[in-house]
Order: sequence, then C-alpha cells, then structure tokens
Amino acid sequence: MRTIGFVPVAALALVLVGTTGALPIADATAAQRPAAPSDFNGDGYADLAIGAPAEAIGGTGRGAGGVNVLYGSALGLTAAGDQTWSQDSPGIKGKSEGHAMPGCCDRFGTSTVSGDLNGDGYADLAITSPDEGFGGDVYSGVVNVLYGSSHGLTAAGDMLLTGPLIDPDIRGFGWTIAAGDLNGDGFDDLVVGASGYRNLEGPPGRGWAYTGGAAEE
Ligand SMILES: [Ca+2]
Ligand SMILES: [Ca+2]
Ligand SMILES: [Ca+2]
Repeated sequence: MRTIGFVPVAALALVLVGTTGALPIADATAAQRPAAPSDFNGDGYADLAIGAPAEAIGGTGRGAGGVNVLYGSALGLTAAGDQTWSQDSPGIKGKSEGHAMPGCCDRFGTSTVSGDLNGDGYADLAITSPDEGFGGDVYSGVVNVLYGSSHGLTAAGDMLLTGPLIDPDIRGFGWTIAAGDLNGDGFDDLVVGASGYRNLEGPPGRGWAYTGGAAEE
C-alpha cells in the first residue's frame, strides 16, 4: 500500500522542522493532474468549496463553522451531490465548537484551498480553523485536509495539521493558506500562515510549507 507523506518545512529556508504524517492512497507512481485544481471528483468539471466560518453546527451556537461543496457539471454548478462538512462530520478530526460551548469558536472554513496533494488525479481540499483550540490552548488553530475521490471529497484519510506541534506558542494557524507546486515535483504543496504568537512573544506571524507527494511503500 502506498502512502502520502506531508513534511512541514520552514517556509523560506525549506528546512525540516516538524512532524510527518501518512495515510493510504491508491497506487500511483507519479503525480497525475486533475482537469482543474478544484476538480474533487475527477469528472473534468471544476467544483466549488464555500466556507461558512460563522455557521452553527447542531447545538454549538454560531462560530463553529462549516464548508459547503457544490459539484460542477456540463450545465455548471449543481446541487446534485452537494456536501456539507464540519468538524462534526463522521470521520473528520476535531469537534465543532461555537459560542454555546466552552471551546468557542473554531471558525472551520475561514479559509479553504484546493490542489492535488497526493497526485492521484483528484483535487483535495484544505480547510482552516484558525481559532481552534489544540493541546489545551485556545486559538492555536488547525487545518483539516480532505482527499478527493471518484465520489468527491471523502473523510477517509482526513489529515489534521496543527501549528502547536511545530511550535506550542503559535496562535491563529490557518488564518491564511495557499496551494501550489512549490518544488516542481508535480505534487501540489500547502503553505499555512499563522497570525501570531501567544502573549505576543516571537515574530508577529509566520508561514509553513507542507510538501505533498506519494511516498514509497
Ligand atoms: Ca468535478
Ligand atoms: Ca488528490
Ligand atoms: Ca510539490
């Protein structure tokens, strides 16, 4: 079984600084490219993810956040097969927290970006929650990565990127995010920006790059 690896590296120096993660994907020896950077189901039509970070999820109160996904077709975007994702969706890491809950608020969907991170020909979607608490610290921020498939985005293999695993004082990890093939290997990569540091110590903001790719068996 092949795996994809994400390796956080310093944004500017491209030096390994943190953790790695892995998840199973279909066999792939080289990166394939989707027809569009947001073609989540590989049918040749671009799809659209819409973040709603103020959304209430169930009884959470506002601010938990959700993401709606509409799929493209020969007639344009259609409601057929549309999806709603939140941190309460089955298989998605995390838990939705809004104003009615102690962990207020995640703001899941503050930023989204798509690209084919594992080179399987299906676009993937990164969703940020910059106010998510992690490791007992509020507002540290996380990013969920959902992978595309022939059935569209799926929770299978959902990956959670967390700023505090890189630096425990990071705040607002995921206020900004971008995707593109930074190192020219055919696999799209992610750059995640954090707005600041706890107690205003350290630099005012930083960014980290995660390289996508299909790892060897
Ligand atoms: Ca599509
Ligand atoms: Ca993919
Ligand atoms: Ca790359």
